[in-house]
Amino acid sequence: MRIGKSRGVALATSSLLFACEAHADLNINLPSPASAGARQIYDIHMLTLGIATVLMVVVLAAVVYSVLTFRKDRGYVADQHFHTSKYGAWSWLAVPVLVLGVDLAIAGNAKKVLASLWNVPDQEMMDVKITGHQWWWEFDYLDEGIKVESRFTPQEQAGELYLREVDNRLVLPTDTPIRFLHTSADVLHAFWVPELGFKKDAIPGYVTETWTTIEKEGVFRGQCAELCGTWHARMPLVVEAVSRERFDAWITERKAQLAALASQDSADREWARDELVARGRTEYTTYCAACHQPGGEGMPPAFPALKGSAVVKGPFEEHLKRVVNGVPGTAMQSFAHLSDAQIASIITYERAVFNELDETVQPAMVRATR
Ligand code: HEC
Ligand SMILES: [Cu+2]
Repeated sequence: MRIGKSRGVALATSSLLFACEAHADLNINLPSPASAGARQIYDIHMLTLGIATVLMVVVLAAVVYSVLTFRKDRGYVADQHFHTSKYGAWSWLAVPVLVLGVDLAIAGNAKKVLASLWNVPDQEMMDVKITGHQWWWEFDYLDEGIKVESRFTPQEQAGELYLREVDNRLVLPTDTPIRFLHTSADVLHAFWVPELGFKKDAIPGYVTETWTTIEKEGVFRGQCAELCGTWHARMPLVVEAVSRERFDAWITERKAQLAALASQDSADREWARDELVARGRTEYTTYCAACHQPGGEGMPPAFPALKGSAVVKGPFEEHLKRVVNGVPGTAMQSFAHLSDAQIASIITYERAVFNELDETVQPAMVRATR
């Protein structure tokens, strides 16, 4: 079947329009930038894309035109002496100069942007320390004295956002210069949120800086970008940018929450066994289940089972020592930052639920022994 010229044009136009629509859905471009730095990077990307597209169209048009027009069956004969002609000789100079000119125009721009990203300006800024751990993030709001622990949300709760969602987000104010101090507690990790425009390694023993000013509210998702072991994929980063007022309200609320938790966690009172076991279940799921598994069966040989473990069933002091000090040189880190009540409830839970022991470990015992 022959397609008429006008039908052909209509077909081509509609398929092109369709392609553009699909384009918007797929969102195959870089994510829309949320900070000044990211916007500059985005602009360079669009400039490069624009130049490349124009060049491609011009070159392709010249090629197609030449192939169709200067055909052998139209009597054309290949020019064997082009390179010795004046035009041919100068084109060896002209073309590379043009190409280099375009390259340098882009590179000059990129150098300026990189410098503005990496050189942290010497001015008052909000400081947030970001520590990578196997396999979670710790955010310290140094000016506010608040600590946030951020862990991936398991598949059942996260659904579509599995490995993109966390329990506690990195809440940040917009229109405020923020300095990030990156470090790691164990191996190399890397902070990467594309909408903020930079990626930075977290190196154990070093503190490195980056900075940003977030320009719009929203939720921006990133992840650890340095292979850091078994559950590297379980280190999503979720930044929630809110207005200054909402940020201040969040800080106040967070402080109240922490204070409430601290008074409720008192080691001065006697805790009921059920209360300890229930609390232990939550704490264990948060801090220990990733490695030792929800049922305590572990993943030997990398992560030992707590069910039937001689340490867990043995004397309380040894067990406590493992949890508070960790085992240096292994993935079993120190949990000394947890409160007496958190540790007591986890230990009671491990003993009661995994090993059917009926002793109760009180927060006061942990305080006295740790
Ligand atoms: C990142 C992985 C990881 C996490 C999280 C973790 N552990 Fe461990 N744990 C280990 C590894 C690895 C060992 C084995 C260390 C060794 O070689 O002795 C271990 C050993 C232990 C032991 C000694 C078991 C035995 O039989 O030797 C206890 C008890 C224990 N962990 C309790 C906990 C508790 C309680 C938590 C949560 C507060 C926790 N662990 C969180 C990896 C982890
Ligand atoms: Cu990591």
